[in-house]
Amino acid sequence: MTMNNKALAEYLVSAETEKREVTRITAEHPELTVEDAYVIQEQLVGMKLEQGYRIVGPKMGLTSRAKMKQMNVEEPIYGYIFDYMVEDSGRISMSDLIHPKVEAEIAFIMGKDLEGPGVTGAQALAATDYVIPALEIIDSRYENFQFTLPDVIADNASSSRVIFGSAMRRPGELELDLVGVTLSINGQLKDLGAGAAVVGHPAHSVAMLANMLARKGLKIKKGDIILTGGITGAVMLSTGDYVTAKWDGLGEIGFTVS
Ligand code: 0L1
Ligand code: MG
Repeated sequence: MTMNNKALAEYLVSAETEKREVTRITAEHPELTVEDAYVIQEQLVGMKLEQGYRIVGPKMGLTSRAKMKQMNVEEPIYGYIFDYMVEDSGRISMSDLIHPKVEAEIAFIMGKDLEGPGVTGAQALAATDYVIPALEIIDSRYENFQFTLPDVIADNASSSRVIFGSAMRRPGELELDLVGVTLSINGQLKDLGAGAAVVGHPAHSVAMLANMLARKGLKIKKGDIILTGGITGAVMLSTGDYVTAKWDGLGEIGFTVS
């Protein structure tokens, strides 16, 4: 069966807009490759830009050893966070989402452009103005959060919402691989981790992102805010949950699910 990349991107955008889960693309197109999937993602990003949304920054996904093993991959994936995804009301609404999960991350605010190939973690740190805490809400558009690698890439790496914390630190002020994080729901600890869970060091994730974007002739831009990947696992959310996360040296974030 021939693939129409634009129609597949529209399929995923309408699933997000209509807040309904859909059958994974590879059920009908088992031949879909990672390269095809990034082309569909580009179409999806283009549609959102045409709708008037603005890119906050690219994000990295599947950066933990556990998620890479689960998906049987050796390289993380990337997607994009848009302005409409940034939630600052201290609340997310279940009626806007499908089956959300939350994960705790460290975000980088870029002070300079960063262009691969060959970018190192040290260069990524040198190009960063600040690091801030972030809770990412991922919400796969696929039934039961089940997908293959090409499916999730096409689906903009499950991007859905993000809540940034107010603490800002210069990257050199913290040992980012040692920054500890706890994630609790309704006062119960659900998961914890350290920055090293993100490909060894969150700055490596930014460097890898720059090098992956370079394959497409793209770069990280000054002003981009980059989600580097989950330090904790992703935890399912339900209506009524109160989520709190604490970062060592980067404060805390709390929000309610209504
Ligand atoms: O941000 C992420 O790590 C999500 C990547 C996609 C995989 C998933 O939805 O769990
Ligand atoms: Mg994430």
